[in-house]
Amino acid sequence: MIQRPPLAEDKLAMLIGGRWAAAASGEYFESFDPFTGKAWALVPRAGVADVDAAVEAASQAFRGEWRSMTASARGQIMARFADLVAEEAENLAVLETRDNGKLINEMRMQCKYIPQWFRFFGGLADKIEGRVIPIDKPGVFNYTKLEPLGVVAAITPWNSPLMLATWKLAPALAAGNTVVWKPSEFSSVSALFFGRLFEKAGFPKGVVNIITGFGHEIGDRMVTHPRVAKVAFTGGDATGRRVYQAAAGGLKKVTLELGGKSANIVFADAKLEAAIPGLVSGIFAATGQTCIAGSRALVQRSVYDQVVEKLVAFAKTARIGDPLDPDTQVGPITTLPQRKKVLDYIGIARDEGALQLLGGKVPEDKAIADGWFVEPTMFGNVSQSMRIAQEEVFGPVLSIIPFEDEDEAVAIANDSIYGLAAGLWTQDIGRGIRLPDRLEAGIVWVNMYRATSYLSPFGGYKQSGFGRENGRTAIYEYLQEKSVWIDAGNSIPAPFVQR
Ligand code: TXE
Repeated sequence: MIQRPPLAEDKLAMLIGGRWAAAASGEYFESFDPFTGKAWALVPRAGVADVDAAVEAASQAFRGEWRSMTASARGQIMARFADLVAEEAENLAVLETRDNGKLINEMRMQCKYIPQWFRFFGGLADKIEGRVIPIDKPGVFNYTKLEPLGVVAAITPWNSPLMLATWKLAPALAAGNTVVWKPSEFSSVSALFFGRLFEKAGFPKGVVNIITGFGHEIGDRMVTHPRVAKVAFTGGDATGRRVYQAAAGGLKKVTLELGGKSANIVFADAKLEAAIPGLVSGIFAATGQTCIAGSRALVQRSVYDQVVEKLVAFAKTARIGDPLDPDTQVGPITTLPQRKKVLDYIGIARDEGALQLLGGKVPEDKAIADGWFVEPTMFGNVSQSMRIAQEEVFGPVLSIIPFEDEDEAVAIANDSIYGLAAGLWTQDIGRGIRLPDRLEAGIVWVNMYRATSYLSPFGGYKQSGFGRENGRTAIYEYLQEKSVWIDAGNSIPAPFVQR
């Protein structure tokens, strides 16, 4: 096992209005390392009073120095922040792996990549332009401005803690908003270290506030607080629905990035030596704990047996182990309830008659017995009526579904309440161009899978959510348009007629 030195501090603190604070109640909760199964950090357990203090701080900061700062100056602070994150990337990655058990290689890649978001959106800050409208009223000058919304409540999950927060914070801050961010109760540690860099970069006090606590205790207050203008949420669809309903009471703007049951489709004409690792990376990378997991492999019947055989052989070689070890390929599940949920779904799949091809249980290796592992698992001959084909497992469980032709592949892929992503493996260029139009998904990868970038929009169709993160248009999710009318003609208004 790789060394896991204790944190320098016994108890961590939250960031509220530029102050490092304990919860008003003085309570803490334990954060667990999913590989050792042991608590390794004490995190403040925020209550409603802490939410109120954070929103108040963000609200004051929105009306203060941050608001009067030029967009270029805002962008420069974000660029400084990006440099600091780049310097700290390795430390942040280790914190993330210890807190959520995801592979160090993946967390390193994410933490090194995060600065690009702050550079890109920081650079965009002073390129948001209004318009001059050629208005149809003589002597009137009409122009538009794009203005920030106010306080943004960012609520994020445990699977990619800093990356998914970055997708919200970078555009929200570039647009001139202030933020109250609550990371998941299962992965709050890296957020509190990330928070130190906001201070160092020179963000005015209260522009970024980080509170830690349980969703069921403080989530509702974050969403319904009268001074919160917008809620940006990533998480499960059941919670997303609750957040949307709660936000409706205050008519707040909402973006939701929810679950998926993404189809990764292999046609007989695919380059199988690329498609097989593509299928594996779609589901077993991140131990299946990713919203874009390609959890349904749709395989054309003429190559079905061949693909299944190769897939099982390939996945069998995956090294399960300590996520801090760069050679490990499959890490533990982040939380104990999530492991139970994954094992329950494996049981359901068996009961429904799916053919178990691989895995299906907790690994027997004693060296990793303390960790919250589930073996990479595959089910064959899955049919659309099975729950394993319809519901998000969020674990290393692949459902393999045969299809005859293009029409059937599209019908199966689209037969889902979700529509986050889809993958497509084919050497037929026409099909590679034709099919993305037919697939009901916000992201389609052809001959690749699971790529994201600060430059390209990310978000769901159907019940995978709405609003887009990443890419230039994401900043408009955090802006509102104002129309300004000026009578430049010195005319005297007719009092009782609309102009
Ligand atoms: O997520 P939640 P959980 C799926 C996955 C998983 C299921 C539940 O299938 O099994 O969701 O996981 C906060 N008001 N995904 O319980 O509840 C919570 O504190 C406001 C998919 O961990 O969605 C956390 O910060 N906020 C997914 C955030 O919501 C509330 C990623 C997400 O937690 C709240 C994670 C409330 N009432 C899980 N209750 C993806 N698609 O990426 C909780 N929260």
